[in-house]
Amino acid sequence: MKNILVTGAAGFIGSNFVRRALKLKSDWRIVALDALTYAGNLENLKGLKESYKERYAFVKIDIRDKNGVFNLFKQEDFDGVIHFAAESHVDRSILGPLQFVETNVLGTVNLLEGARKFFKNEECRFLHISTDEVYGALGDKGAFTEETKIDPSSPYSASKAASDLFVLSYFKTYRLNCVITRCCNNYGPYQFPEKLIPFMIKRAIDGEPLPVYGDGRNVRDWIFVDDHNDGTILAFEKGNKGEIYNLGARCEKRNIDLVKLLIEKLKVFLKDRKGFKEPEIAFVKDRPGHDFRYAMDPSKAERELGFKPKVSFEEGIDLTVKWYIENEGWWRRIISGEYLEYIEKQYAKR
Ligand code: NAD
Ligand code: TDX
Repeated sequence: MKNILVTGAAGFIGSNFVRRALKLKSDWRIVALDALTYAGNLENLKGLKESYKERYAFVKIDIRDKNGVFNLFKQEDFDGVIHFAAESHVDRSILGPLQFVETNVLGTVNLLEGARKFFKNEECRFLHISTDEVYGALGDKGAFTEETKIDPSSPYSASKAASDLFVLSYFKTYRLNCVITRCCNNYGPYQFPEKLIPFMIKRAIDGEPLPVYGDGRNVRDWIFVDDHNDGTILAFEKGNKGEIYNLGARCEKRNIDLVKLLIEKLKVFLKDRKGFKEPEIAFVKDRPGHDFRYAMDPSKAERELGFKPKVSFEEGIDLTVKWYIENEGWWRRIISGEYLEYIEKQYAKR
């Protein structure tokens, strides 16, 4: 049995990862770590203890707490770390960057130190989950490769780029067995309703206008969360030490087209719901430093890891919209005081 630490396990991608990995990798035991910030939710991991018993454990630890991290490494004797934990929302990083430095940079270095000091041999692997945003913005043409120079625009992406550089430095300096994946925009169940897709679904269901930043022509490259997580498992198992792998599904969409598609889907799925009205789009003040376009070239992962996304955009979006309609209780429970304060700060004066 391999003992794997998964950080950020109660968040969107992390919780989908833990569920999928426990199902697919019967020789893995997973220690799911999370600090349970506003974005972490134990409901996302419900039922796993009952289903997987000693193959699954949850620990509430903040990765900014070096002693907490070190004690866990001392107790657990990990064979590997898969590091998802981060402050992940660009707009929040613009409102307050420091938390992003503390979790994304310092927190990552605390984990690297834990791995450097307590991994038992050089086979033990540290997989760092990064993002296309570290490359900055593209114009109309081209795609990011692993050779593209990093050029982050937001405090979020700068903190992720800094954490990537620390990971690479641990490979170069200490020969720590590190791999980095950089993925494009994820969507799917359990995504916090501040990110574009679940936020627009929530607003549409609640009869609120849909705030599109700028003219809506910015482009994002989308992947269904399970496809990202399959790429994560491949990179963990087959990636070469010290290497970076771009993950993506070659699925670019302009924001405005995506929002219009969501409206069309909701009109179909909610046609019998009393009081549902066609949502209105509101063009609002642009995000400062808003990257124009992201597009990932995943050729290296396809070639070297056998990475191949399986879920089409059409299929994934239908599944996601239906999930948010069927799991209204899940996102309604999240809409707490903190959420409302954030929405007020972010959108009230736009
Ligand atoms: P998320 O915000 O949904 O989840 C992040 C999780 O990390 C939460 O459960 C939160 O409680 C936890 N966390 C935050 N600070 C912590 C701390 N100090 N200590 C311990 N846990 C802490 O984010 P997500 O969308 O699931 O993203 C996961 C990872 O994937 C991040 O590293 C992000 O940069 C990366 N990523 C995300 C996307 C995307 O589209 N969402 C795309 C590419 C890469
Ligand atoms: O209300 C909105 N209106 C709007 O037009 C929101 C929340 C977003 N947008 C636009 C901004 C972006 O162009 O939609 C696009 C997607 O926005 P987000 O969901 O905030 O994602 P993004 O900024 O692209 O970053 C995401 O992808 C890369 C994740 O949040 C990051 O964690 C990941 O690294």
